[in-house]
This record gives sequence, structure tokens and C-alpha cells, in this order.
Amino acid sequence: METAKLSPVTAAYLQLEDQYGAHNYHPLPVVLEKGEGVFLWDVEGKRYYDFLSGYSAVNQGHCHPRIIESLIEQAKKLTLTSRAFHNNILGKYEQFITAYFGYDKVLPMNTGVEGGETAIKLARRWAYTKKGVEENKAKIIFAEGNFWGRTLAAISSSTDPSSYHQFGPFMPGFELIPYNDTIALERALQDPNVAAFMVEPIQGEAGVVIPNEGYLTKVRALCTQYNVLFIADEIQTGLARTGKMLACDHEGVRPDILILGKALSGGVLPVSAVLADDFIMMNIKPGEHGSTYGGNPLSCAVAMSALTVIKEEKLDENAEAMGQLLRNELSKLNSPYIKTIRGKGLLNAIVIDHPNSEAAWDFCLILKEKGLLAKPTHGDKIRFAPPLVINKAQILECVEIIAAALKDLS
Ligand code: IF1
Repeated sequence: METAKLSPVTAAYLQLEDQYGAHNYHPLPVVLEKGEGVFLWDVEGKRYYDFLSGYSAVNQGHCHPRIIESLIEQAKKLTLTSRAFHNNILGKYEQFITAYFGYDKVLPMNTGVEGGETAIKLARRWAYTKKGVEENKAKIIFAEGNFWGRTLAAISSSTDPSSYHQFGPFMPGFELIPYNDTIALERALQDPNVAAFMVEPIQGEAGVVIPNEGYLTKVRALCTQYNVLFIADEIQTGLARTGKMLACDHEGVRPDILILGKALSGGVLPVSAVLADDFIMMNIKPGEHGSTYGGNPLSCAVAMSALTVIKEEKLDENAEAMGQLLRNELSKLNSPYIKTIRGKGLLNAIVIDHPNSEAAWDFCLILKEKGLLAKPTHGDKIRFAPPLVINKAQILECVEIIAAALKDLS
């Protein structure tokens, strides 16, 4: 239906994907071909503000020149050795990122979900070798509403049927408790077989769900008290997105295992990392975990420049300031269609209040026509998460676009 109103050029691209690609997504009907900073351009030459940032993978802005330069320079020299041999980049990167976040060691992987899988394997291995849990009895606790990827382990912890329905059987040893509920957490931690509690400091996919102030502090205390590892999935909330380098920094808590991804490469290629201290990391021996591309020289070079950009451009401070401005200006609109505005830094979402169940989708189509790209999550929520390099004038222009789109929402 939507393609009927599209230009032949755009429609032709959509037709190719429809005919030759799996139908595992339902993207907005726009075909992009260029990105720079906060902007994207489609194949018709139309410019858009990017309010999704590749789901927080493009915190530094599209095609950041420093990051692209490091990609090109390293790509001319050496891109992959595998871990069968050493190379002149990996050790420097490992030293750089462990100093950057204050952990003894890093285990480099590629996608975020591989980071989650790695963290769980580290936690189980620690439980068996250090905590004394009986083999194959280790439990991992997750919060309802979590999202950490699409592998069979990740969907085994999901409470979203669209993630797990008809993909069973599922991974054993996973238990769920309500998010933002430390009573339920303490009850779950009575079980001596619990190895870890893995949680997002803010739940992104669930629609930017922010826990009570003090939740993370209590999680930290309970995990310490019950000798359980606190795994923070900062794949979406980390790297300055919420106005601090890590979302855990808002409460000054230090997870035992920190998982990073997405913006770790500035949206250039898949790079993830799992950071932990030796008492956790050193329980996995040579040959017991890894990946063909994990820690490849190209990813290491890109990640070092992506991390440098975040610090040098003070993206955490900008995210904090621009996020406050965005939420303040949106609330001033007093739109009858916006039920809730919530977020931290530049990880924000609005909840649309409209009798039409397709209103959020329709609203994103109107925003697209007016030059801003955003996408609904779970029906009525729309994530507003521009690259962290956005400035005040651009935020104000985007609020004008959103205001105009709200007027057109019938
Ligand atoms: C898609 C969602 C966001 C994540 C957290 C781990 C991962 C993700 C907190 C896995 C990935 C991505 C997946 C992507 C869309 C996007 C997403 F809508 F799917 F849920 F951001 F909220 N932890 N999230 O958010 O990282 O393996 O993808 O590198 O599946 O379309 P990955």
C-alpha cells in the first residue's frame, strides 16, 4: 500500500528487497544512500534528520571523519589475522579500552548479542570454578522486557513473543523477574545457584524504560551481598548515549561484567567488547571461546578512534544538554497525542495517545515526509535518539518538524 505513493526509483529498490531478501523487517519506505553527522540523504536527494542513529550505533554521527580515516588507514595495511597469530594492533586496543573503562581485561567480539553470550559464558564458568555451583546448575537472572539480541540464548530470556514464539526449545537456566524490582531480585538471589543478574540500566527496546533512582545502586549491593555477578548490558545505553559515558555512571555503580557494542565502532562495522577483572576473565582458558573476527585489527583501530571521539568531543555532556532541551521543548508542545515523554540524555521516547492503533507508524510516515526519520517500537512508542553530535539549533528545528507532524496527525 505505501509503495503506491513512492517514486519509481525508490519503489524499484523496495521491490528488489521484497523479491530477493528475507522479510524479517518492516522498514519505513525510504531508501538511504548517504549519511553525514546528524543527516541522512535518500536516493531522491532528500535530506533527513536521523532520530534513530542506527539504534544508538551512530552516536558520533554518520561517517565521522576521524573514524572513517582510521578505517581507511588500517584497511590499507591489515584487516584480519584471526587469533591464531598476534598482530600489532590488538594489544594496544586492549590496553586502551581497559584503561578507558577501568577493568583488568577485555574479550573482544563483534555483535552485541555475541557480547551477551560471552558475558553469560564467563558468568557460568566463574560460578562453576569459583562460586562452587554444581556443573550445569548455574542460573542467570534477567529482567522482564529485556532485549539483548536474536540468538537462541537471547530469545530464551525474552518476554516478547515476537522474539521467541515458534523458535523453541529454549536455553535452560534462565529466570525472569520484573524490571526495576529489587524485592524480586533479592528473592531470586536466595538461590545459591545464581551466577549472575544481567540487566540493561535503561531498557531500550521496551520503549526507553527508566528504573527508579537508586535501582542500580541496590542491584550492585544485592549482587555483592549474595556473591552474584552484576552484568550490565550497556550496548545501547553506553558510550555517552544517556548523558554519561555509561548509564551506570548516573549512580556511580561498577558492574562486574560490562558489555559494549553498537557505537563502539561509531556505526562503521560490528564491534563489541566484554570487560571484566581477572577473577572473572581468567577462568576461560585458551581455545574455550572466541570468534573469527573478534578483535580484528580493523575493528580495534576503528574502536580506538570511536572511543577517542566520544571523549574529545565531550559527547556525554552534549547528550545531557541536548536531551534536556529536547524533552523540555517537546513538553511545551502540550500535544494531546503525546501521552508521555521520557528519556535520559539523548535516549528518549514518546508514547503516542491516539485511537488509531497505527498512529505511531502513521506519525513516523508524516515525520519522514517532513524530513525526520524515526521508527515506532512496540506499537505506540517512538524512540527519539539522534546522534550525540546534534546541536541546539538542530534540536529546535527537529522540534518544529515534530510539532508540524503532530498537527497533520488526524
Ligand atoms: C535488530 C531492537 C534496539 C540491544 C541491547 C544487545 C543487543 C541490542 C540493549 C544486540 C540490539 C538492536 C537489534 C536491532 C534493533 C536494535 C534494537 F529494537 F532490536 F531492540 F536497539 F532496541 N543489547 N539492539 O539493544 O546487539 O547483536 O544487534 O549487535 O534486531 O533489528 P546486536
